[in-house]
Amino acid sequence: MTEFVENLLRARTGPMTSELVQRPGDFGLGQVPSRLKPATTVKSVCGFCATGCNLRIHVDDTGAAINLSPDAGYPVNLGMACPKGWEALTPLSAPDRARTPLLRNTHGDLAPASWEQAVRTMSARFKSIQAAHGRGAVAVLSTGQIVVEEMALLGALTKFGMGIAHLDSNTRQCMATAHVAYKQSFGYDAPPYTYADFEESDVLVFIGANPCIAHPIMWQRVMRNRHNPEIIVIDPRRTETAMQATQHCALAPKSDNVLLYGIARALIERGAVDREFIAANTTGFEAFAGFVADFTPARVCAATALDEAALERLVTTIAEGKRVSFWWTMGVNQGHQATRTAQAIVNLALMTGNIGRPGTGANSITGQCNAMGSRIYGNATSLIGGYDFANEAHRRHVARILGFDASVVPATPSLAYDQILDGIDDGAIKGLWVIATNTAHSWIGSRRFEHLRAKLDCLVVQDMYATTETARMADIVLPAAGWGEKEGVFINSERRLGAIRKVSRAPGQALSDFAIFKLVAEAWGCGAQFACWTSPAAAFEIVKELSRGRPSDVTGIRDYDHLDEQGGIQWPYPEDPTGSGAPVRERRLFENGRFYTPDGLARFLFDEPSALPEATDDEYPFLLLTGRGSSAQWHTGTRTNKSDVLRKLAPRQLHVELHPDDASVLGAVDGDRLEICSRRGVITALAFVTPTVQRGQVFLPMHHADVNKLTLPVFDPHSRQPGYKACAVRVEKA
Ligand SMILES: Nc1nc2c(c(=O)[nH]1)N[C@H]1C(S)=C(S)[C@@H](COP(=O)(O)OP(=O)(O)OC[C@H]3O[C@@H](n4cnc5c(=O)[nH]c(N)nc54)[C@H](O)[C@@H]3O)O[C@H]1N2
Ligand SMILES: Nc1nc2c(c(=O)[nH]1)N[C@H]1C(S)=C(S)[C@@H](COP(=O)(O)OP(=O)(O)OC[C@H]3O[C@@H](n4cnc5c(=O)[nH]c(N)nc54)[C@H](O)[C@@H]3O)O[C@H]1N2
Ligand code: SF4
Ligand SMILES: [Mo]
Repeated sequence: MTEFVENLLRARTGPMTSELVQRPGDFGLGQVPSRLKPATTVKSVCGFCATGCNLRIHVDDTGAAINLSPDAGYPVNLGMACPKGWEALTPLSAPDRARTPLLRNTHGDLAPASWEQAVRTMSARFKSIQAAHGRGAVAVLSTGQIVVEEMALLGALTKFGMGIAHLDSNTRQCMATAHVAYKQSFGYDAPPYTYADFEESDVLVFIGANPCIAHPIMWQRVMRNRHNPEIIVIDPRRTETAMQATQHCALAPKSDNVLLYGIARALIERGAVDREFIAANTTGFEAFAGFVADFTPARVCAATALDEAALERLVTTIAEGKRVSFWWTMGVNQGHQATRTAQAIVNLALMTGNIGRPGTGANSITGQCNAMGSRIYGNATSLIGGYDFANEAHRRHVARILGFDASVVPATPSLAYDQILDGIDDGAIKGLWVIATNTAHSWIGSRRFEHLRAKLDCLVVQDMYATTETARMADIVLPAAGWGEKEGVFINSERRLGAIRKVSRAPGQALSDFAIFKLVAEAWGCGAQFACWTSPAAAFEIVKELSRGRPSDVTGIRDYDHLDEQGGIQWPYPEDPTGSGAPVRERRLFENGRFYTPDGLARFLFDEPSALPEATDDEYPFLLLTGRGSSAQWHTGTRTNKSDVLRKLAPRQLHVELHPDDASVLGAVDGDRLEICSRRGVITALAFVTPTVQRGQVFLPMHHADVNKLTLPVFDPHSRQPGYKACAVRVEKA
């Protein structure tokens, strides 16, 4: 063990990617002091959002990063980056980086410890919890923000090596709905599009998505569209994106499914459906057509608060579009009927034949840099590799590739995030390992986490910073290297694999998540079973093997350099994908109309809409919406708050957006301190009076830790994704 730790720590001071790719010819810059001269550049995919922009990182002749610029040749960002991308290196040198493992001592303080002490303690505590309360008594909450190789190692280690039954991740908060919706409708979690579709549509419909703020470089791709497109934004708020649109449908929150069913009905009535495509490539349309017959314009307008003329214009635009693309994000995924709402979008694309052609598609936009990777390789909802836990042949196949006995592969998926938290509350789960997510801030109804913390016998938090709301509550903190300090692969929103590279050394004794997982395996006593996972590159070979023959096959990718050479590679990319070996920069799915279901047909899925779980009333008369506040802020701010530049680009204090009419009833003006109170808690925020929110609604950005003290824990029944975007609150002057 000691030797294992020493080897790892030695290895972490080993060469950076930048040193490995340096060539003598790169040093021709004369007398410039070596610290200042860009000796060479290293390509790396950005580590914030799932757009997956490529950044050229300029390194000095010691191999360390100096600065960066966006890659003009990369087919995603075409030379552009948003503020977070430009500032990606800054959070690495923040003073509050976790530099050594920390253990809570007998005085209740977190004190520095050696790696060996930390992982031995963790292992001993988790084992004794399992011995006393069963294997299900330890759970893991992971992330969509580490590389595929780390996700795969963690998934295999925890479930097959350590016998941990329950592993979920923050992807549940983010993409679970899209995952389940696609799986049920298409037979596989397969976003069909490529970013060129933004440029090739003549009609783009954005539903519950604010790309101007959340995916600015995708929005730049929309701006390159030469077809003078109609841009429809369906969002209760007049967002930055809605302001740029040609049509904005400011519908009542969570009335999307009624609207989408109503559009389907109107399209059928006009005969604006692709009967040939429906007959050849789908199943269930007749039942769907019967179901939507009830969604008359009168019903739709009553539920959505849109007027009939706006509905009519929307329907006409979709009916007349030749290449219509539908894009959705969290306004859809986070809702009490999210999966069926996403599928209502899928249904529209299917019935109008807007799929598999340039500029079309039912397209879920992904959130975190590698949420797509976690959907396939996280080993949470789907068996690692995009397989099914319930399928015995799949379990045997995966076990064989990974060198395990099939009996260690569970036949059911793990509990979902909310069920894991319920398990802690019930006393069934006593140990929790949190990796690269900040539960105490981002979880819905977050105040509950403080109370749950008290019920845990052991909380381990693995993060870049020991200062996050969650890390401060831990018994053991494991210091992790971040983006820029390690290698591996991210999968972006359009299924493109791209490599991240090591251009900076992690501070102190911090280790890559990959190395930490190896260390935990060693301490647990199952290290030998992971002997062939020697490095991220070796793990990538295992990942490739897991993908063989699956819809997301990537066996044709040689290595990380291959990804750099080709500008990233979209799955599927089986060995010899074209027969010609020629690079393919942009590919979409379903061009032949075949889906991944057993019969090759896509499914029409639908359900009766239900009322808001917490409607407004006299006591709580406002509906609270939450979401992204600015392009400079990332989630709980642990990284972006460390940059002076990014902090200047965002409000310093929490603001609540409120309609002028409501403000005048309250007697509030801009900057007044307001109290916002829900049945779960009360917080204060400064008034930001703006007509971009509707009367009776308020908006809070999620980046402040207080916001989730208010939100109502409700979940979509199929995806168990939280419905962060609608609960009842009261607003008063503080
Ligand atoms: N700058 C920045 N960019 C980010 C992130 C970040 O933290 N900061 N996070 C990334 C991640 S992980 C994600 S998941 C994405 C999220 O990206 P988005 O989903 O685009 O962002 P949100 O602001 O969460 O939600 C989008 C919109 O949904 C609307 N909405 C609320 N309720 C409803 C409803 O009932 N119906 C409809 N149609 N719309 C509704 C909100 O008003 C909001 O404008 O952003 C990614 N990009
Ligand atoms: N009210 C409200 N709440 C929301 C949402 C909303 O719209 N409204 N959106 C939800 C959504 S879509 C999401 S995705 C979640 C996001 O919620 P979180 O996942 O909790 O947010 P992050 O701030 O991204 O947390 C990531 C953590 O990982 C750490 N980290 C970064 N890189 C690494 C690494 O390489 N290794 C390790 N070990 N640690 C690393 C960071 O320091 C940070 O602490 O929030 C959800 N919460
Ligand atoms: S759009 Fe997303 S991937 Fe591109 S630079 Fe910004 S945060 Fe990074
Ligand atoms: Mo997300």
